[in-house]
Amino acid sequence: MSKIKNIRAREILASGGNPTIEVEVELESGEVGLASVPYGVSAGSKEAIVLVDGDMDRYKGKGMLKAVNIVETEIKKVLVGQQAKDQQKIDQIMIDLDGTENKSRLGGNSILAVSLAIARAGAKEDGLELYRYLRQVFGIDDQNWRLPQPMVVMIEGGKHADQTTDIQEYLVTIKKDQRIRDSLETEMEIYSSLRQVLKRQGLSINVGNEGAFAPSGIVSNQKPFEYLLEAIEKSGHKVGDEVALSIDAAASEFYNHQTGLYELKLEGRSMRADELMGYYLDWVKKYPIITVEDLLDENDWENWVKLTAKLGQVIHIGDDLTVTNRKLWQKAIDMKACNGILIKLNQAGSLTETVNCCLLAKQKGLITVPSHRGGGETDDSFMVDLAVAMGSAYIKVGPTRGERVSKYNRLMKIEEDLGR
Ligand code: 2PG
Ligand code: MG
Repeated sequence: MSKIKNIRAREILASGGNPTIEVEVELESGEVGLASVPYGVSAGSKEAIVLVDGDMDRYKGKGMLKAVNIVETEIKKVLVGQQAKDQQKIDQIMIDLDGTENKSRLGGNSILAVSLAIARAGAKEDGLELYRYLRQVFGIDDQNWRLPQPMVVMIEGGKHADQTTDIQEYLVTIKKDQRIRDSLETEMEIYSSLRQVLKRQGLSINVGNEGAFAPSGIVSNQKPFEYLLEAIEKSGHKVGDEVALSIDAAASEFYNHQTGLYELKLEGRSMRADELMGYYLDWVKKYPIITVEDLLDENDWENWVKLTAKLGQVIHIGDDLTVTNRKLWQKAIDMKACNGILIKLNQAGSLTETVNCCLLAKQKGLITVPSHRGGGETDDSFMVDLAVAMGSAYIKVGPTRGERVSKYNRLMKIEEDLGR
């Protein structure tokens, strides 16, 4: 494996209309790895920092020229000459160079973009598909390839859309272990059927940040479950063995720190945590929900523990709670605050730290769910190769828009490569 010869960075556009960063790493062999990184809209407060310019004359302060410059000067200086295959060492060099807990000096965006581009260059040089290369580089000796089933956002609200539900996402999740292209066919049939269901209700069929329907005029946070069940039935599919429902409440977004209450604007109600837990448990009893995410505020650890115990078989996934951070994930496991983790590369800010989080889950027999980001996605599908390498149970991605379908298309390509 050859050494890193050059690193270039540039500002590109992300899906929400603001910039993000793309990096190209060139090895001495001439192989080039390219990667870009996303960012979130309903981001957890403990995520790695996304370093933006703050220059209000460009993109209202959200430019990424500072990050571009950091990659091409400080980071390049310490990495040129390193062996591309030493991914863990390279990531550690960047973490040390940054020197902060949350990558606020160099930016998680700068570090991650370099980290991913190096892995891509290494995979190319080895002539391996990225998912295979990741297993090799991280010493994962597993010959089985379990493909993650699609967990598709069907209706979105919260911060991802305007004047709709307080709950951020209502999803359809494939339970069955079946071919990915069959799962996607089912999901898309349900999505089409949902369009008709919403239309008949007189609701708009506009889509939100993640390419899911974001209808305004919905009267309660419970209604989407009914629309989804109807859409599933009308599409000729059945809840039960094949499909089930999931939600991501992204509850930190409607938690009021001053009053300590959860504010459900759509319904004009404010609730204490115990009331909100009852509200959710009612849904879990009524509807075929198999996973739930971020049902409570990211700092409300005590109630997470209580709620996860009450949820029984329903898996409670941490996102803002755990932010793809191994320490927080270990804490959540020890406290039994949640029993599954959403994985977002840019929350951690480097490939190695993300993989370490996934490996901890694997060790404990808990599920990982690599996920797209809400507002600032790109067509980079690294998260899919990561999910395959890690043996993740699901991937969470929206159903339409180029930056979302690129993930599903990559997954189908991997399935084909595996001869399935
Ligand atoms: C989430 C994500 C993706 P964002 O909360 O799970 O759906 O949203 O990227 O805006 O944090
Ligand atoms: Mg979430």
